[in-house]
Amino acid sequence: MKIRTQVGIVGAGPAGLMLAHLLRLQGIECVVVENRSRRYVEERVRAGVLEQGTVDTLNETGLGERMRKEGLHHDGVYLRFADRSHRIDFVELTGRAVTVYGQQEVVKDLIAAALHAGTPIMFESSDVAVHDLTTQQPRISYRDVAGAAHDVVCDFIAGCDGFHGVCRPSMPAGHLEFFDRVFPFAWLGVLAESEPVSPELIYAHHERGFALFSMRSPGVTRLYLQCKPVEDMAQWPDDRIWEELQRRLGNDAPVVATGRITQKGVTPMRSFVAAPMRHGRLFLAGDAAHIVPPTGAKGMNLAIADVRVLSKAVGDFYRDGSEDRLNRYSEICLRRVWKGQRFSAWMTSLLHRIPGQSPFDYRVQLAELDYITGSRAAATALAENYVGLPFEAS
Ligand code: RFL
Ligand code: PHB
Repeated sequence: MKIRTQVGIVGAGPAGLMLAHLLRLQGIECVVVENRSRRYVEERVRAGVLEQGTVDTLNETGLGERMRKEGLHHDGVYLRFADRSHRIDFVELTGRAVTVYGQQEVVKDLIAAALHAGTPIMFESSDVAVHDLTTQQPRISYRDVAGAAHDVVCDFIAGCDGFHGVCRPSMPAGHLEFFDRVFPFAWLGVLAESEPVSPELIYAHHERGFALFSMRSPGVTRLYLQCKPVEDMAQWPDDRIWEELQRRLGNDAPVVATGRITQKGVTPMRSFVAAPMRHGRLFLAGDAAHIVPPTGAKGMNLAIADVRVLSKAVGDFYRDGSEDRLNRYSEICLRRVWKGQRFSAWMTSLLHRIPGQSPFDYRVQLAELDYITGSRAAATALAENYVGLPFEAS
C-alpha cells in the first residue's frame, strides 16, 4: 500500500513523537514508523530529568497536564565527595529548575496525543528503509505485523530512530563526519520499589566509583553504579547492589532504603556526534545524530531541542516556501549539541573513577569538586548547564 503524507518520521521515541506533535500544531501531516510495539516503547525506562526548556515546551504545547501533577520539581542536586555533601541550588544560582518525570511518561503522553489527533503510528514495523533522499519525494518502506509491504511517500523524512537506527547509515559513505569518545566504564542502573530518602538527586564521587541516586515517583527510586563496560549480571545479586550503593552514596549515613528491585541493566557511556544532520530531504534528530553519556542528563533534552528547530524549519517551508531554516538546521542544532557534549563529557570525567587514573589526577578531580562547591561562579556554570542552556536563536 502507498501512503502519502507531508513528513515521514522514523522512530517513536521522544524526538519522533515530539516532532509529530509540533508539526500537527502547525497543521502539517505526518506518519510515524516504529519497529517496536507500543507497549515496549511506553515501558522502556531511560531518562528522568527534564530541563526547564523541555518542561516549558511540553506545557506550551498542551502536553503538560500529567507532568504538572506527577512530575517532581527539583530546585537543586547534591554533590557528594570525600565525606562531604554539598547542595547546588539551581534556583538560587540561575532562577531555573528541573523536573523529574520519566521519559516513558513523556512518551506515553505523546502517544496518547498523537492517537487522539489521528496521527498514524505504525508500531511493530519491520524491514524499515529510507529511499530517494535527494529527490523531492523521499520514501520510507516497511512491512507491517502481518508482513505486508508499505511505502510512505513524503516531502521530508525525519530520522528519529535513535543511535542504532537505519536513517544515519542510509546516508552515503563520506557524507558524514563522526566524532566520538567511548568511556572505559558503564552504569549499572536499577529501578526499585523503595521510598526516596533524599528529596533531590545525589551525584557521588567515591573511590570505589561513581554512584547516582535518582527517583521516579514517591515510591520508586532509580539508582546507578559505575561498573565495568561489560558486566555479568549474575555477579550483581540485589544484596551486592544495595551494599555498594550504600557505601558509595552514604558516606556511612543511611541514604538507601532497600526495596524490591524491579529492573536491572547496564548502560554504556559514549559521546558521539554525526555531522551534518542532513542529507537531501533526510533530517536526523536526537540520538540518531548524537549521544551523550547520561551523567549530565542531557540526551532527551537535546532530542527535544533538535525537533523544535526542525518543526520550525518545516513550518517555514509549508508557510512561505522558504528553505532558509532547513538549510541551517544542522548548524543551528549542532551549536547547542556541542555544548551538551562538552557538559556531559565534563560531568562524566569529573565524577567517575577513571581506570588507570594516577593519584595526581584523582586529587585534581577532588580539587575541582572542592572548587565547584566553594565558588559561586563555578557552581553557577554547573547549574546553568544542568537546568539547560537557552534554545539557540534560529
Ligand atoms: P530513542 O528514544 O532511542 O528513540 C528512537 C526510536 O526509534 C525506534 N527505532 C526504529 N524505528 C523504526 N525503524 C528502525 N529501524 C528503528 N530503529 C530504532 C526505536 O525503537 C525508538 O522507539 O531516541 P530519541 O527519540 O532521539 O530520544 C533520545 C533519548 O531516548 C535519549 O537521549 C535519553 O534516553 C538519554 N538519557 C537521558 N537523557 C536525558 O535527557 N536525561 C536523563 O536523565 C537521561 N538519562 C538516558 C538516561 C539514557 C539512558 N540509557 C538507557 C541509554 C539514562 C539512561 C540509563
Ligand atoms: C535518571 O533519573 O534516570 C537520571 C538522572 C540523572 C542523570 C541520569 C539519569 O544524570
